[in-house]
Amino acid sequence: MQSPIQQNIFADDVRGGLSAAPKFLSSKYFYDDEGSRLFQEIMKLPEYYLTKSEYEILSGQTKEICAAFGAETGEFDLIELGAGDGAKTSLLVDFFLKRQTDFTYVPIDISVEALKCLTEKFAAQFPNLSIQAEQGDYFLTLQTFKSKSARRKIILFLGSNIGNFGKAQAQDFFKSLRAVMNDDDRLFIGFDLQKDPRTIVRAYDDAQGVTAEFNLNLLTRINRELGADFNRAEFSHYASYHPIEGAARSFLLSRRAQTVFVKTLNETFEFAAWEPIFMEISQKYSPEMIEELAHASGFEVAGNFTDDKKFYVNSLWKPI
Ligand code: AVI
Repeated sequence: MQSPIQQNIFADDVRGGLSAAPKFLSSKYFYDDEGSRLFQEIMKLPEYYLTKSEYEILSGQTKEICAAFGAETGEFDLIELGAGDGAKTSLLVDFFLKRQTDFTYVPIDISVEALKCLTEKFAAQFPNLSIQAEQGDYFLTLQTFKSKSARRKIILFLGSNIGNFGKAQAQDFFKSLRAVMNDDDRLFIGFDLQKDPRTIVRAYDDAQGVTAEFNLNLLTRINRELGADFNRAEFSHYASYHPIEGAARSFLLSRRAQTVFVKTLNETFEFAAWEPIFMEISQKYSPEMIEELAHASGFEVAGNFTDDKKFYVNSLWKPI
């Protein structure tokens, strides 16, 4: 459930997106309860290789990764941005606990519900783990850390979440992170790599239609929360990959000319036949793009960990 302020921002964003040419809706709104459930389903799909690749890296190279963090001596905070269900992070947590490393796990998430689930799960799985969950915006929370905690920070940003930012936005994001980091802190990021476009398109257009449902669910959310009358059957999910940009994009296409009314906005929006609504970007990276992005945001790449198929990389960044 969102606060009235969040509801107003949501309404404004929907108005802005549906009034724009071309139309768009922000993928950050995918994650209501049903959207979060559908994303869990997506991560289990055979076509969605991202989660499996990252799991392979973190489970197969735990020792090397933790050694590269330089965290086996001295206390530190293991900070995770957008913590999710913690399945991959638990591999690192388990490794550190078994070596009696002195650290606190700090998941930061905007969703109270996600943090509650994760904290309960980790408390049961790791009774000796020190957890300090922080609800809110990443940067505001990290800002308070700069003054609050003198410990080293190892910041995790996993799951290819950076892919949902455009290139300029990704650079701004990392620059802001750099500003709250000290020289011996580290940033560990999951990037999906460029590969056969057909593999990528399948990941975003699965045979069971779960990704289509994930996109259409945002129309359901707008109907419920903003009193709109989207007829979901009149929209069709379409996923594409642009190999020059390295960007996968998802759209909802209006199957026919139609008008949609949004009660909260007291506005109607016209759709032409096959007009797209741009829903989500999932940027794929080349190793060169990762190097460039690191330097442009004030970091150098201290290590890269890839899976056997070279589908995915977890990149460790050091401030410069
Ligand atoms: C959360 N994010 C990294 C996912 C991705 O791959 O872009 C969201 C997603 N969209 C469709 N499938 C998964």
